[in-house]
Amino acid sequence: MDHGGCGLRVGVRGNEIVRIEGDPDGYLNRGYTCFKGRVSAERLTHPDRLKQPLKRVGGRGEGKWQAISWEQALEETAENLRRIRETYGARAVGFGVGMPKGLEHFVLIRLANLFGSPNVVASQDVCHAPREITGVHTCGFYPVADLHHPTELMLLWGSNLTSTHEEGQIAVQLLERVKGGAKLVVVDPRRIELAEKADLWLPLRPGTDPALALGMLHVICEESLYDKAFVETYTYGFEDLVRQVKAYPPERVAEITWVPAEQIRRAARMYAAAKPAALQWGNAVEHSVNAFDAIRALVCLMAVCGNLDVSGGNVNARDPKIMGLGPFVRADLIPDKRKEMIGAHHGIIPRLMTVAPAFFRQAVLKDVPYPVRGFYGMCTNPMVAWADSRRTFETFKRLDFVAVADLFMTPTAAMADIVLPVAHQYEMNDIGHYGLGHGVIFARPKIVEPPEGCWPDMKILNELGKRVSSPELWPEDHEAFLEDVVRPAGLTYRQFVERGYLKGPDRFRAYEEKGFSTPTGKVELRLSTAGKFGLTALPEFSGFPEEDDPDYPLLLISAKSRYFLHSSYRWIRRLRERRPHPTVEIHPETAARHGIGDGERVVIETRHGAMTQRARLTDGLDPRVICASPGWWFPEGDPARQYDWGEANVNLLTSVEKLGREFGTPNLKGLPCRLLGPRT
Ligand SMILES: Nc1nc2c(c(=O)[nH]1)N[C@H]1C(S)=C(S)[C@@H](COP(=O)(O)OP(=O)(O)OC[C@H]3O[C@@H](n4cnc5c(=O)[nH]c(N)nc54)[C@H](O)[C@@H]3O)O[C@H]1N2
Ligand SMILES: Nc1nc2c(c(=O)[nH]1)N[C@H]1C(S)=C(S)[C@@H](COP(=O)(O)OP(=O)(O)OC[C@H]3O[C@@H](n4cnc5c(=O)[nH]c(N)nc54)[C@H](O)[C@@H]3O)O[C@H]1N2
Ligand SMILES: [Mo]
Repeated sequence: MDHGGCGLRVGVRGNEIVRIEGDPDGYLNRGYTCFKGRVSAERLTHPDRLKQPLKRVGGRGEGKWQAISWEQALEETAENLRRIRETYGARAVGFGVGMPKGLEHFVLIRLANLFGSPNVVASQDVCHAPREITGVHTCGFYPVADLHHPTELMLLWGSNLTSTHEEGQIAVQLLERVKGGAKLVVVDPRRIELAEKADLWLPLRPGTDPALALGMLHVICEESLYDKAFVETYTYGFEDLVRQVKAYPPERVAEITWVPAEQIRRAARMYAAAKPAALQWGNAVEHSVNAFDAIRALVCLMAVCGNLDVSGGNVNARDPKIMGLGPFVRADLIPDKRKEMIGAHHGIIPRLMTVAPAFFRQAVLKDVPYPVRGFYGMCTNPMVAWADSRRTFETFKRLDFVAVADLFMTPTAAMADIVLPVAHQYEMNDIGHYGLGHGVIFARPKIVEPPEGCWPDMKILNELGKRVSSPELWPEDHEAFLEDVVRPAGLTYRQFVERGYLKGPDRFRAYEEKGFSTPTGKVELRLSTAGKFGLTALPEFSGFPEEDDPDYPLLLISAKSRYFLHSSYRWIRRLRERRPHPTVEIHPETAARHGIGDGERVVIETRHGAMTQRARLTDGLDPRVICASPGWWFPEGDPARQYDWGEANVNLLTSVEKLGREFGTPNLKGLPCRLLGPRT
C-alpha cells in the first residue's frame, strides 16, 4: 500500500478490518510494516469519508455541495470534458495524478490517451522521473539500489529510508545489509536515524549535491580508484569526465558543500574500495533545478566504480512477463503525444511523458503554449503538493471545469465542481508496483467491500472512458485490466493472488553480452545526445539552486513524516495524535538567537511567501538550516477557506519562477528563508 509494497496480514471480522500486521513472507518487508500501515484501516471507517458524489452549488471553493447520483456525476463530468474538447481541442483537458498507488495510475493515462489529450499532469518532475529518465539517458536503465543481495557498502544519499521506505526500498532490507557487514555512508543535511548508525555522515549544505558528487569523482579519478577494466570497455567519454572533475578538488567542494575536504576524500575512498556498493538515493537529489546534474554525477559515480548492473550494486531490475506499459495505456492511439504535450513547448528532456505542474499552470493561467480549461484529478492534492500553492489556487479558480476523485475532502477537492468518492485499496482488487521499474508486481486483492457509494478509481475511469471515447475500447468490467496485466505470465488474476507477487529474473552484468542501451552502447559519462537534445554533456555544479540572500540568511528544507503520506491522513486520529501540529526543526543556537522556545509557533518566510509551524529544537542539523514539515492542511479547518491550506503549508514558500530545464523541476529544498517569531 502507499509507497511501501509491504506484504500485510489482515484480520477481518464480517466486513471490518480488525487487525493489520506485516507478513513475514512479504518479499520486500519480511514482516515489517510502519505504524501508518498498521492503523490504515481507520481510513475506511472514518466518519468524514466521502460516500456519495457531490456537485458544487455555491461559488467554487465555498464549500457548498449537493449529493448527486453516480449516473449524474459521470454524465456531467463527461459532458464538460466533451464540451471543452469541442471548443479548445482534447489537449485542453489535463488529467492529474499524484503518487502512483496501483493500476489506476495507468488506467488514467489510458483515459487521457483515448480521450485524445497528451497532458497527464503529475508531480513526476519532483518524484522519480528525474532519477529514472536521467538513468535511462546515461546508462540505458533506471539504476535501483539492490537491497536484496549482499553488498559491502550502502551510500544513502538524500533518502530518509526509515521514515519513507520509498517505492518499496524498505529500510529493514538496508539494515539487514548493514547487519551483514556492509558499511553505511549517509549524505543528508540532517542527522537522520540511519546517520546515527552510519560509519560516515556527510551533512552537506542543501542543494549542493552535484558538487559533492563531483568532488568524490575528483578524488576517485585523481587517486586512480576507479574500475579500470569496466571504464575501459564499457564507458564513453571517460577522459572528458576526468577533465571535468578536475575543477572540483575537495578543498573547493568543501567551501561549496560545508563538508570538510577530508570527509569528502574518505567517502570517495570508501565507496570506491567497496566491491560492490549500492547507492540508495532519495527525493533530495531531484528537488532542485539542478536535479539533472546531481543525478548524472551520481550515475557516473556508480559507473566508474563498476557498480552498475551488478548484484549488490545498482541494478537494472527486469520485469516479469507481464503486459508492457505502452500497450496497457494504448500509447499507439496518440502517436504525436511527445510533440503535442504542454511540456514540449518548454523543451523538456525526451522520455518525460508527464507534464510538470509548473507548465500546466502556465497553460491554464496564460494560455501558454495553448489554452487548457479542464482538469480531472485523482490520488492527488495539488493545492498542497505542488510548488507555489497560491498559483495553484489561481489555476483552480480559472479552470472551466474540475473533477476530483478522493477518499476525503481536501483543499483540492474543495476547488472541484464534481467530487467523486473512491474505494480504498483494501476495498478492491488491484496490482501494486506496476510500471515502477523495480521488476516486481504485487497482488492486492480485495479484503472488504467498499461503502455502497464508493467506487474504485479504475471503475470510475472505465465508466467515464466509455462516455468520452469509443466505448468499445473499454472493457465491460474494469477488472479486465487486472487480467490483461498478468495474462502474458500465463496467469489469471486469481492465480496471481495465490502467488502474491511476480518478480523478473535476477540477471546481472547483461552488458557483457549486449552492452548498454544507449546510442553508443556504453555508459555515457559524456552524453552523446547532448547536442541533439540541448542537454549539458557532462555533469557540473552550476551554482546554488537559489542565490544567497542576506535578507533570508537561513536555508529551508523539508522532510516527509513517517506518520503521514504527503498531505494525506491528518484526519486519522492515531496518526494525528503522534504529530498533532506541523513542526519545523531548528538548531537550538538559531532558536536562541531568535528568542524561540521549543513548541512555539514561528513564521517561516521566503521571498515567495510565509507560513507558520511550531519550533522543534534539535541539534541534528546545521544552525544555518531549518527543516519544515511538508503537506500540511487542516481537515478540521474552515471549508470556506479550503481547510486552511494557507496556514502551514510548505508550498506557500516555494516558487516556480526558476525551473530546471530538463524536467521543469522547481526548487523544493535549499531555499533562502528567515524566521520571524515566536508568534502567539
Ligand atoms: N511516511 C511517508 N513515506 C513516504 C512518503 C510520505 O509522504 N510519507 N512519500 C513517498 C514518496 S512519493 C516519495 S517520492 C518518497 C520520498 O522519500 P525520501 O527521498 O526519503 O524523501 P524526503 O523526506 O523528501 O527527503 C529525504 C531526505 O532528504 C534530506 N535532504 C533535504 N535536503 C537535502 C539536500 O539538499 N541534499 C541531500 N542530499 N539531502 C537532503 C532530508 O533531510 C531527508 O532526510 O517517500 C515515499 N514514502
Ligand atoms: N515542498 C514539497 N513539495 C512536495 C514534496 C516535498 O518533499 N516538498 N514532495 C513531492 C512528492 S515526492 C510527491 S510524490 C508529491 C505528492 O503529491 P500528491 O500525490 O498530489 O499528494 P498527496 O498528498 O499524497 O495526495 C494524494 C491524495 O490522494 C488521496 N487518495 C488516497 N488514496 C486514494 C485512492 O485510492 N484514490 C483516489 N482517487 N485518491 C486517493 C488522498 O486522500 C490524498 O488527498 O508531492 C510533491 N511535493
Ligand atoms: Mo514522491
